Amino acid sequence: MKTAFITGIAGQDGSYLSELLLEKGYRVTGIIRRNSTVEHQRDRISHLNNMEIEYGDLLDQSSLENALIKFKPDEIYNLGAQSHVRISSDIPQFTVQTNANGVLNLLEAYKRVCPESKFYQASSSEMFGSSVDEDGYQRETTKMTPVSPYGCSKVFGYNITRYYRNAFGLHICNGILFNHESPRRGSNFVTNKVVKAAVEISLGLRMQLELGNMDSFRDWGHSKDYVKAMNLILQNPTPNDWVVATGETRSVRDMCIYVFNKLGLNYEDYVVQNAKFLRPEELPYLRGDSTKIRTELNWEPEYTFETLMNEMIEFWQDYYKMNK
Ligand code: NAP
Ligand code: G4F
Repeated sequence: MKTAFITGIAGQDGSYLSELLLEKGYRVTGIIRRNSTVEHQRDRISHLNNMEIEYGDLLDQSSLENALIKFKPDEIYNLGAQSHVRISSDIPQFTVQTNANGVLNLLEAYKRVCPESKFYQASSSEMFGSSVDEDGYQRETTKMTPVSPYGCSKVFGYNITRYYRNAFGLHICNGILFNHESPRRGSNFVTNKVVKAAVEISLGLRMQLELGNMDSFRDWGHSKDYVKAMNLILQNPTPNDWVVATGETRSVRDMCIYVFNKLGLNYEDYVVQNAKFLRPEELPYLRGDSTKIRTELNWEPEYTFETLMNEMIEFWQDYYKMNK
């Protein structure tokens, strides 16, 4: 039985990855941060049994070493992060400490305690920032010109993991994941914010939805498909870096049109712009070329944009049926 150790285990991806690894027969371990409202902290993983979880923090080196000594993992998945791009400009120092220094802390603990295990770093398409190749895609070779504290912090995480791989011969991989969503997505990210509000409007529970920039484009997939890629990436005998994306791109406006139409509504009657949701610098366009992982590791997403959105719509409809 293999042991996996997951930081960010109670987040969107951590919860789906835990499910996948338990199904595959792994022993699943991880850390969560101390939180003052314990009642909701484990909501995304409370349905899962047999998980071994300790308190820990990417900012607390000793907690990472203690967890690795205790769990002795074969595979480490570093998913913990301050993952909200707009909020990263409100709390840039915390974002960089967690997403950049936190990676270094975990790498040091890993190198000292269990260097024979494999390490997955949750890198992001936000690292590409304003760079797009001439054919309109971003891929493993695309220049990284990040446009947010979050993007800058992830570039550090990407580079420092590559350094530890090259300098010390450690089995470390980066998954460069484009946006991926699900009903478990935080509802302050745009997909879940739009779907939740549109369902509420369709039920007469609210009248309006305030958004920021509706003309940016994103390549949206489903978190369930993307955690499969994380696991596949660590099974490859040679450590490497991989883009994971659907290859399709849509604007926030297109997404609103789809979701509101599905509910029999016209988004223009309900959506207004509020400047507080705009970003100091926007990343206008993402579209990933995932040819490498599709051809070399046979990864293929099962969800389409439509099945992803439909699942999220059904989730919120069921939620309000049960919480009338
Ligand atoms: P998420 O739902 O925000 O989960 C992030 C998790 O990290 C949360 O459980 C959070 O715990 C934890 N965390 C935050 N600060 C921490 C710290 N100092 N020490 C330990 N844990 C900490 O994000 P996600 O969507 O699952 O994403 C997982 C990872 O993939 C992140 O690294 C994200 O940056 C990266 N990524 C995501 C996407 C995407 O589209 N979802 C795309 C590319 C890359 P709290 O609840 O206590 O804050
Ligand atoms: O849903 P978002 O907040 O996701 P964003 O910024 O693309 O970041 C996500 O994907 C990254 C991968 O590329 C991850 F690394 C990162 O951790 C995170 O998971 O915003 C998507 C787009 C942006 O262009 C934003 O300006 O939606 C636009 N938007 C418009 N109105 C809004 C809103 N975003 C949010 N969160 N809230 C709005 O009201």
